[in-house]
Amino acid sequence: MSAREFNFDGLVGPSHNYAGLSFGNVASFSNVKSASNPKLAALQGLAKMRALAARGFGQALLPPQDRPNFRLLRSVGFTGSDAEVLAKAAKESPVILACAYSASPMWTANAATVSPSADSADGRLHFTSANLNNKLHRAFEHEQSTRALRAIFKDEKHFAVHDALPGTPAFGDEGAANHTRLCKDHGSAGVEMFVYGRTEFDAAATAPKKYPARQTLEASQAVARLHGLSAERTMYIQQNPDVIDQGVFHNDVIAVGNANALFYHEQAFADEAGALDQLRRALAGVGADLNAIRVDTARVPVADAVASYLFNSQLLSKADGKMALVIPHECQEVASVASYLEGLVASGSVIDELIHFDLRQSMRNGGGPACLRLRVALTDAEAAAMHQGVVMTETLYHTLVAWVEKHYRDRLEPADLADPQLAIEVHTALEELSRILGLPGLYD
Ligand code: SUG
Repeated sequence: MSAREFNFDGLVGPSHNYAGLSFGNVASFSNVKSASNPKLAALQGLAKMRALAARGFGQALLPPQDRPNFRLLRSVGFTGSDAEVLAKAAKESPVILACAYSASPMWTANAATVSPSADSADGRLHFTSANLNNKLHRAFEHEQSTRALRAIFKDEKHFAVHDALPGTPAFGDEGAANHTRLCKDHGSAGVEMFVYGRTEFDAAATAPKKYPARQTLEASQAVARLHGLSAERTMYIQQNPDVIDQGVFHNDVIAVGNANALFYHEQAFADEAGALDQLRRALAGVGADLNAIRVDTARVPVADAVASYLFNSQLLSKADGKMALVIPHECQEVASVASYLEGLVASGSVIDELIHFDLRQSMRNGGGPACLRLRVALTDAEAAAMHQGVVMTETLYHTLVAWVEKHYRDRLEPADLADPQLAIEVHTALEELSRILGLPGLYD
């Protein structure tokens, strides 16, 4: 069956700010407490969506989440009216207030893991919302992500949206950021590669020493079970613990795959040769030859990959069978990466085009092009069955730009989170957004 990949980008919410909440994510830590520009962040994200939609790539969006998360604030003992809750949190624990205000749902690669219907036992498209339990500011996202996914993918004949796994360390799950699907084409059965950072129940297994491994093997296995994936076409690969300690907090910061191509850094996996061997064999079973595009440390050191987000790129199939690599501007600014990319597109590789975007507002929190999108391969019938109000069009783009211009601030400093007016502004903006997207009740 034919299928088309849609990228569901996260629409950046009005409370986008730099709070330094992600230990192990170098950019988040480096930009802590600097002023953000939510308006610019949202416009940068929309510009990417518009340009890719205009090129004919399947493009849609996932809405931002209601902020601040009053449920979180009240559950940890801040009481009274909304204004009192905000005032108390700002005084006693600004960092918890920042967690409740985080716009991190913009990184929709972490919203869920997705298995297309061609891969699942029941022939439905499966989602499991990611519990993101490694970080307080992200650990509640799954509630609204599940709700949004169920609103968009409502028809249970085609879609299954599973609740997040139990929010305990054994099941640490970061969604599609640690999951890559390789295949012959998007509509036929593929190989699903889960990349984990640690194993809860194997004391002998290696793990990073400095920074947390957010994804566990146990979580990946649970998601594969929920989605009804076949054992022959499912792989569990360990991420190299040393690169996690160098700031590679998700696998999508060091590798990206599309169709039969895997673009990855030499040091991405704990056992590179073993991983490639497994992949090759599994892919042969679905009639595809692995195209492994390896970037050597000698060409691009891990630190440069992390600084530029070379691998946090989107690898998109074009109509002519070639692929485009969607990269952030930072890739042009890191010399080793710029020169590598120049050589790559000139080399006759399947990657023959670079598409650049300015995503600096998101990048400063460690979110590149690939973090900002959730890939969903949809058959024609599934594409017709999903909610259409989130599909990017020129009209929707212009409507959303006007909405952003009307509601978003162009400067947000940490102290501004204490302003009770901000909560009202965010709520007003999102109420209007639910009408624009045709998703009434999304924020009730
Ligand atoms: O989870 N940053 C996000 C970035 C997520 C990137 N996603 C992927 N690689 N797929 C994170 O670390 C920073 C928030 C702050 O510090 O204010 C943050 O959550």
